[in-house]
Amino acid sequence: MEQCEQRLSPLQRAIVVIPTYNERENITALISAIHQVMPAIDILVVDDNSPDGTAALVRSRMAEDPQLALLERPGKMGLGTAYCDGFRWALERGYDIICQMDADFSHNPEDLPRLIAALDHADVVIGSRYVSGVNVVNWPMRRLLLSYMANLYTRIVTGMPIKDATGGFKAFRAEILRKIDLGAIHSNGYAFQIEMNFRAWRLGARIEELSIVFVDRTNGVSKMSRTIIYEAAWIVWKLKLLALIGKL
Ligand SMILES: Nc1nc2c(ncn2[C@@H]2O[C@H](COP(=O)(O)OP(=O)(O)OP(=O)(O)O)[C@@H](O)[C@H]2O)c(=O)[nH]1
Ligand SMILES: [Mg+2]
Repeated sequence: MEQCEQRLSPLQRAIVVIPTYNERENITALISAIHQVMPAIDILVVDDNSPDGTAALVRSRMAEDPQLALLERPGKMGLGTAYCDGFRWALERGYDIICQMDADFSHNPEDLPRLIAALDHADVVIGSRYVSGVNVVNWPMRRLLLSYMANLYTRIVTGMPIKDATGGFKAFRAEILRKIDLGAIHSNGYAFQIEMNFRAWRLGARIEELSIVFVDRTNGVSKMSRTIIYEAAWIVWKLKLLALIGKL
């Protein structure tokens, strides 16, 4: 941890973007945990007018936390555009390192320093569940199989050499995000993660996977749906086609 704080030179500014929809049970604890692990990193929460009042919680915390910011959107518009809006917000403010993670503690804040340190020699670092065996805790077998098969399918169809293309715990160098046409991205959920990886890969980004342990959420409600699965199944063909006709 200390080592990474040293690597984050005073000239480098880092931020972690966290999309939220009904995460009041998790968000303040997560913000505290991130500050504890990496005091130098800023945090942007992108909330879609969560009915449970997540944004109000964040807003009240902002009064005493200058490293915390909130981007509020009028309604549930999906994970993909939440991330793209958050990335744009961070790029406009000149951050050098932009990370993304879920609000539900599936991603361990203690892994953040490792992901950021790996940006020394990579443009995109993926916290990967499948780089050394299977590192998933508390998922029902059905969901684990779905995720594992989705990744195998993505790898075969797209040819991308990534073992966990659907994972949502990542760190980007700002330069690669600037090169990606964020306005052209309309996917959500797993599809969004696949699309970002594919676009970065096509741009020649150095992508590294680091092993992480993913733990299923214990608080709050899952937003997993059939739509997310169908969208991911379709996006790999769309991306492959766009690449074939030279549009990507
Ligand atoms: N702003 C915003 N955030 C969202 C939206 N959908 C999901 N999120 C957030 O995105 C992150 C990932 O969503 P999750 O619901 O945890 O998805 P998952 O990990 O695949 O599934 P579960 O953990 O089982 O719910 C969480 O922090 C959610 O609160 C959305 O439409 N808008
Ligand atoms: Mg989750």
